[in-house]
Amino acid sequence: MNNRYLAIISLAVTTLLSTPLYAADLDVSDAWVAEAPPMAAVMAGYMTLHNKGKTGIKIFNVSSPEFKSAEIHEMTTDANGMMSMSPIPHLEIKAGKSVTLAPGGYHLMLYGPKTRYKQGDKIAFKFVLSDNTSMEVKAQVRKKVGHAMDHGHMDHEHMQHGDMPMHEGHEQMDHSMHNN
Ligand SMILES: [Cu+2]
Repeated sequence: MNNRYLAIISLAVTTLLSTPLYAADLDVSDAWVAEAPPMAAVMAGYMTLHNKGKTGIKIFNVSSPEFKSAEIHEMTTDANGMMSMSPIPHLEIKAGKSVTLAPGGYHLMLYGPKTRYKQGDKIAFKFVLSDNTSMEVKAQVRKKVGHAMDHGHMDHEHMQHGDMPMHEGHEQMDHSMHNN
């Protein structure tokens, strides 16, 4: 290995070490998971994300040991007032901006809870960010208050990504709202 090659490597290492991790720029607040009825196959998570850095940050992947799988979903309303939701490949938080995940909009769709999580339980999530680092986010299980529109009047026709367990899960969430 010649000296020039070594110099390039040491430069690369220095650059790597001096680059702040995106996780340090991303503030997460008010992270919560809506309590679901017993046997629910799916739950939903919400939070506010603020990017205090100078670079846009994308969240590419969400996972949690408490769930079989997790996706980031977007809920939209069409011209006829029909709501539908679909997974998005990533969620971007632009530099200096905030993005809120809330009932009726962006949310974490959490499939296959390992047990029944109740109000007050803490759930850990791992976000994989666009700089290939990951960060941990802790959310608290809460009861959903009010008659939010989340998962209420959905256009099931548009849920192409849905397999049966998920479909059932959403129907259970609907029922939980009516019982509240
Ligand atoms: Cu969803």
